[in-house]
Amino acid sequence: MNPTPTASLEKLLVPKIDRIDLVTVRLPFVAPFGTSVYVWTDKEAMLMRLESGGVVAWSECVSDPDPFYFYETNGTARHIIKDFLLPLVEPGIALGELEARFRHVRGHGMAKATIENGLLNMLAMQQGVPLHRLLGRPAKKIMSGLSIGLKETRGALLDAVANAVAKRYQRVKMKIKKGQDIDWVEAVRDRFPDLRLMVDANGDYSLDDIGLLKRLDAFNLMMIEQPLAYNDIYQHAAIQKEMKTAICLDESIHSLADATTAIALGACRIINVKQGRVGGLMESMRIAGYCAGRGVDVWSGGMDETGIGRAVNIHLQTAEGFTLPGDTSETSNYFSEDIVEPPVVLRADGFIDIPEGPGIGVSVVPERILKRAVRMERLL
Ligand code: OSB
Ligand code: MG
Repeated sequence: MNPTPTASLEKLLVPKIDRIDLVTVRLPFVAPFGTSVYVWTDKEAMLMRLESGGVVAWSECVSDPDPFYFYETNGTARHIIKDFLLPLVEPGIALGELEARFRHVRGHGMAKATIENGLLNMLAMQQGVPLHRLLGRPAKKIMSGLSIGLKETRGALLDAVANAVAKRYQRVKMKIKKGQDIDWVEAVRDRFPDLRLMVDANGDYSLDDIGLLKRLDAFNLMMIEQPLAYNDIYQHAAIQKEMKTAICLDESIHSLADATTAIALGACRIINVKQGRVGGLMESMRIAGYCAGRGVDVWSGGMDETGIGRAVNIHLQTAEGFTLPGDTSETSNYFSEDIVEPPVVLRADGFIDIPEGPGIGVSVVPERILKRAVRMERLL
C-alpha cells in the first residue's frame, strides 16, 4: 500500500490558463433513469473548457441541475467556481497548494473537482501522456458494471438484466426503493443464480427497516449500497453489525476523513468513490489507497456522465485500491449520441479499454456541443 499516492501530483504546477468557458449541455437519455429519489429523463451537464498555449482541455461537473441526489447543483457549482474557486487558481502554484486554498471553501467537491479534473487533463495533454500516466498508473483493462434504474415491471427489469449478462457486464446493480425490493431482487436472483448482483437504495430506508434489510441477506448480494439516510454514517454501522451482506456507502462519503470515520465505525465494508462527490481525482486516490490497506473494497461510481466524465472515471480506475467493477457502462446505455468520440464500448470479454491518446483520450465534437448546448458563458 502506498500511503501517499498523490505525492508527485501535488507537486505539479498549475499552468497559465488563457481562456475558460462553461458550457451546459442537455442530452436526452435513451430511457428514463429511475431511483428512489428521482427519475431523470436527460443529463444536463455543465462542462468546463480550458485553453492554455493553444491546447484545449475539457472537464465535466458531475452535478445534476437538481439537488435530489446531492446538495450541489449545476447552479451552485457555477456560483462556487466563478465567485470563489477560480479566483484562487494562480499559474505556477503547486496543485497541492491549490487544494489547500480550495479547502477554505467548505464542501462543494463537485465544483472543485471540475477545476481539478480540467487542470490534470490539461497537464496530461501538454505532456502528451494519457491521464492515467499523469496519475502515475500503468494502463490496464477496466472492469465494467451496469446500474439498472427502477423499472415499471419485473419483466422489464429481467430483460435489462438479461441484456447486461449477454454483454458480459462484470456485475449488475439494480436500484431498489421501499415497496420495490425483496420480490424484485428475488425475481432477478431466481433467474440469474450466479450473477454478481448488488442493490442501491439511495437512502430510502431507516433503522426501523432492519427486518426487511436482513431479508436481503438471502440473495447472496455483493453489497447493499446506501440503504440508510444520505447523510448518515453511524446508523449504517448499527445495521452492518446485524447483516451478513456488505454495506457500501455512496452519498455519505465526501472526503478521506469521511471514509476514515466510516471504516473506524464499521459502517461499511465497501466504498463507492465518485470522484466529483469527493472533490476530485487526487482525493479519490487517497481514499482508495487508504482503503486498500484496510481490506475495504472501493469502486468507481458514476453520475450518468457524458463521455468526458466517463473517460475520467475510466482513467481513475487504474489507481491502487479500485478492486471491484464500478458503474462504468457503455455510452449507448445512456445516449444515442454523446458529445465525444469514441464512445465507451464493452470488449467481447466484458472489459473496457482506456481511450488512447493524451489527456482523457476522447475528443469533444464541436458540432455536437453546439447542438446540445443550453447555456454558454465565458469566464476568462
Ligand atoms: O446512486 O450511484 C447512484 C446515477 C445518478 C445519481 C446517483 C447514482 C446513479 C447511478 C448510475 O447509480 C451510475 C451511472 O451509471 O453512471
Ligand atoms: Mg449510489
